[in-house]
Amino acid sequence: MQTKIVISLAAAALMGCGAVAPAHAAGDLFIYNWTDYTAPDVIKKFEKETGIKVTLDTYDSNETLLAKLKSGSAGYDIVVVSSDFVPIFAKEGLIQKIDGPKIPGYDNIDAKWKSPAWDKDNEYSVPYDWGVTAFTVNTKFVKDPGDSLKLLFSPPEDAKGKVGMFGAPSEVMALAEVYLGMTPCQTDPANMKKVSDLLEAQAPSVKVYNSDGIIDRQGSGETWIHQAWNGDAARTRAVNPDVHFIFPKEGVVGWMDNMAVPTSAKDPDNAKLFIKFMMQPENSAMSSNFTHYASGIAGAEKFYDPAMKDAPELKVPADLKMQFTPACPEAATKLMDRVWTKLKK
Ligand code: SPD
Repeated sequence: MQTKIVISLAAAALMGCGAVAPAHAAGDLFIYNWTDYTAPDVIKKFEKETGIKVTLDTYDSNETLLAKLKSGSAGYDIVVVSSDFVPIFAKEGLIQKIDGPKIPGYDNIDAKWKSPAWDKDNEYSVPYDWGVTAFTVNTKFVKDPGDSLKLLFSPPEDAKGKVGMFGAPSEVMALAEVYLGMTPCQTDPANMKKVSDLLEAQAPSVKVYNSDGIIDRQGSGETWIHQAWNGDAARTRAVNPDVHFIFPKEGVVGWMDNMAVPTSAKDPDNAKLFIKFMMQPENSAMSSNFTHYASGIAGAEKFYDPAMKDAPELKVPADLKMQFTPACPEAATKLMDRVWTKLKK
């Protein structure tokens, strides 16, 4: 009983006197996050400060998360949704309103990430980490990678069977659209035919379509060229210095991943405590030092490790075209699914 009181006081202090103060802070928090995206020391610190026990499950794509929440049996309190999927989750009623600006610590969010296009008033979500999508090359095997997405989509003959692509249609199509100079979420069947032709021609070179295990595959030399997010690329280079992230001349896909609370959450108050905790610059930096993705919280940079501060993968050239994919309309998703189904046959 005494422990519970101590925890309650700690939680009250942690929450400040904001509108989301929980009646209690003991109990559980079930987090569902991307693979390699939750720092163990951050979880330990949160558990110690709040007395809340965290359980973590992981997924590899927004599509997997969407399917899981739609199945209705998820039972998670925190999920991390990418910018292009937040409006879809909100529209489907899968995430609840959290009124981000009312959560203590909201002011710590970097001004450029407040009120973003995908959730104007941060009604449903607050930023976690952001990054860009392009590809990595192992220069032990590909001596002169150049600076074009052509290497990924039309690889040389000797790289046959040595290319890795993500396992999610939204991510594969978005980068193909950048390469082909198209706007994202194409609804024009003729343009999607071009995307399909490109991916079908690339397919014999592709060893695997899988968004998990990339650090191992590229780090070990199992694949030579791999579609990649820049933070995972930085972590891969730490394992194998021959692996380099390419900022292609055609541009990159940009995204922000956001914390949100499923409608089916058992403990939304504990979820908001976690969000508050993650909006503290020191905690967000601790997370970034693990994930190697840039934090959306102002002041986090002060706490970055040198490996994070100096990572070339995070130095997105100022003049590079960075295309933030919006939430695709259903018509575009249907076309993508058709292209994907054909590709995976
Ligand atoms: N290791 C997982 C990193 C998660 C990156 N999220 C990417 C979202 C892109 N749409």
